[in-house]
Amino acid sequence: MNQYLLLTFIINTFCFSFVHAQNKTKVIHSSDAGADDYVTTCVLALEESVDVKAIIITNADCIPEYGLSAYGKLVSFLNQAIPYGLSASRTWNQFPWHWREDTIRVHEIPCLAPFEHIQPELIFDGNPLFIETLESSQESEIAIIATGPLTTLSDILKNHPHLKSKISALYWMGGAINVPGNITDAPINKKALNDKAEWNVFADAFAADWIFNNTTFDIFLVPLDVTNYAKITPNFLDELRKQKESGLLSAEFILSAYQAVCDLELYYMWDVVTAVVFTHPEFFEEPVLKRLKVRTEQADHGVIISDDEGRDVHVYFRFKNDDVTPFHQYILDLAATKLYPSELKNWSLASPES
Ligand SMILES: [Ca+2]
Repeated sequence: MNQYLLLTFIINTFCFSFVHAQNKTKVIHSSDAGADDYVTTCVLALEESVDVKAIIITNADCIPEYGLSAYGKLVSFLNQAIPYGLSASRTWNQFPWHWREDTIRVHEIPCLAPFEHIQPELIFDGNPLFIETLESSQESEIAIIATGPLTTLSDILKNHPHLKSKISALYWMGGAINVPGNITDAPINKKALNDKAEWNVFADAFAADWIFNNTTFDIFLVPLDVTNYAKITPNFLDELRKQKESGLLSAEFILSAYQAVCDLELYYMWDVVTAVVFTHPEFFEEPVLKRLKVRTEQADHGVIISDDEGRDVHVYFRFKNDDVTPFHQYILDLAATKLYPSELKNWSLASPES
């Protein structure tokens, strides 16, 4: 290749990369570091149309030190320079300790082990990262994918209200509208619980109520009504196993993360559904616009009700034609096209974009 052709190739490659990066939708993943949250981050990072600008962990469905360390390994494994940090915000109701132990098992996943020493220093105060990411963004540029309680987001927007305008929309896994809640699944005295709340709302109904009452960006709610369809089926696990056996590392990670779950019978792909509502809304029936309110009193803490005085929320209730197959296939397709072991020899954490 002569010098002119080489220069043209370099310019074209640069322009393509620049335009491609410009066209990506920018997101912040507000995670709480459960096994499903890690698969969600993996899906968002592997999806070509998405640019994950930051991952902020709320101390909820996790053991925070392990959660943070596992995220360091996962970001290195994905070979993407996504900054991440642990929020200093604290929820109202803690998730059961027994469930939070899933984080340790995700941390110990064998295919993440080679990346232990690549991870950068652990960031124990993630709120400044959240704030800086919003500050440096354009108006309405960032979508928030929230797969845990809204504690961190509400704390940040209470203290920095001008940052609300940087958010295009909130996609939140939370609530149970026309179906029973799931907090009574927990090994907790039932007197402390109600049968209508979902965990991400119950963990901090005050935060959810504040977001509902003090923001105007679109909220797309992904409640149990739709996630109840997204079981981790034996067939889905078998397909991931086949992909793992053919050497696909991303399939191995997703399979390992779900195998790390302490009680798969109670487990759904809650958070991954939320990410896929964002990336592929065509897999779902159109959301229904409802006026909703969050109950915060003790007896009904975390219950979301319809109320004429409530806030407009776009609610996803069903997969299109009640068919979950395209959703599962999409995850398998992402896992099948990325991260072969042969790429490991060139592994180094990508440089952060300037
Ligand atoms: Ca979660």
